[in-house]
Amino acid sequence: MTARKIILDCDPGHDDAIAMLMAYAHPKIDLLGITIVAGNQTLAKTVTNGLNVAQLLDMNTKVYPGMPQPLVRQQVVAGNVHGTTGLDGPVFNELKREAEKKNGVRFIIDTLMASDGDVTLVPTGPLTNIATAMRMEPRILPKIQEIVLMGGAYGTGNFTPSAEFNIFADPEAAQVVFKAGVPIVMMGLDLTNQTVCTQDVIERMEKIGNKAGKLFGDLMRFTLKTQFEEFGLEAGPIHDATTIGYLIDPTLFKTQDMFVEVDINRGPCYGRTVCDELNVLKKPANAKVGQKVNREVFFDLVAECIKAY
Ligand SMILES: [Ca+2]
Repeated sequence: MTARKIILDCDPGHDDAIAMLMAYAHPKIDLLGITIVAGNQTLAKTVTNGLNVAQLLDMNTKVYPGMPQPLVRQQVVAGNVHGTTGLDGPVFNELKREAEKKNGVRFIIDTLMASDGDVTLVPTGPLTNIATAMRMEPRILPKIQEIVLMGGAYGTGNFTPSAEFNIFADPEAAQVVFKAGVPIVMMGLDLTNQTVCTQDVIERMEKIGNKAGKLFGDLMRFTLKTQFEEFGLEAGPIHDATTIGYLIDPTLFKTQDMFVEVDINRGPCYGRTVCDELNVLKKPANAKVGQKVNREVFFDLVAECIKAY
C-alpha cells in the first residue's frame, strides 16, 4: 500500500483539528506538511490553533503560515461557530512549538515542483493559499495530483443563504482554483452536513481513553453548543474531516461529476458554488461533487484514527 501524499491546507477550526488528527494518524495518508490560512479566525489565531493541536498530538509535521487576508474581499471570520480563539473548548498546555519561517504558499510550490505529480492538496479553509500558489507558479498546475477540498454547496449555504463559509471567505480565490483545470473533489455542505456528530459519537470517542479521544470530545462538545445556539441543531457536522475520510476510503462516498463555477458578483449569491447538477450547460465537469457519505462507517474511520494515538 502506498500512502497518499498530501498537504493539508487549513484554518483551524474545530473540524480542521479533526482533519489534522486523522491525516496524521492513518497509514494510508502521508502528511507532508500543514499550511495555514486565515479563515475561521485571523491568521495569527489559526496558526496558534494549528500549533496547539500539533503539539498536543505530538505530530511530527511542520506547520507553515500562509496568507493573512483574502485576495480581494474584506476579511470575514467565523467567530460565531468557532469562538474568539477560533478553537474554543479544549485547554492546551503552554505552546512550545513554533511555526516554520517559510511561507505556506512557498512550501506548497516547492513541494509540488520537487514532486513527481503525486501530491494531493487538501484545503479545508478558504482557498487563498492555493490560489496564490497557482498564480505565483503556474508550473505547479500539472504537478497537482488532485485537490480534495471542503467548501461550497449545491443546496443552501451556511454563512449566507447561498454561500458556504470557506468559499464566501474568499470567492475570488475559489474561482481561481475551480478554473485551474486541476482534478477537484468538492466536499460541500450537501455531503458534510451528513457527518453529524451526536452525543453518543462524542462519548464513543472519549471512551477510547487517550489524548486524541479527549481532544475530539473537547472540540465537539463546544461545536454542539454553538450549533445549537446558532442554528438550533442538536448535533454538529465534522465538515473538514470528510476530505481525509474520502482519501482513506472513497468507497464510502457518492460523488457526481459536475461543472462548478463560483459566483464572484457582489450580490446575494456572492461566494456561491454554482453546481450544474442536471448538466444543463453541457460544459465539461471540473469537479466531483460529494452527495452522500456512509455516516456509520465514516465514524468508524474516525475512531480508528483516534485509536492510533
Ligand atoms: Ca476549516
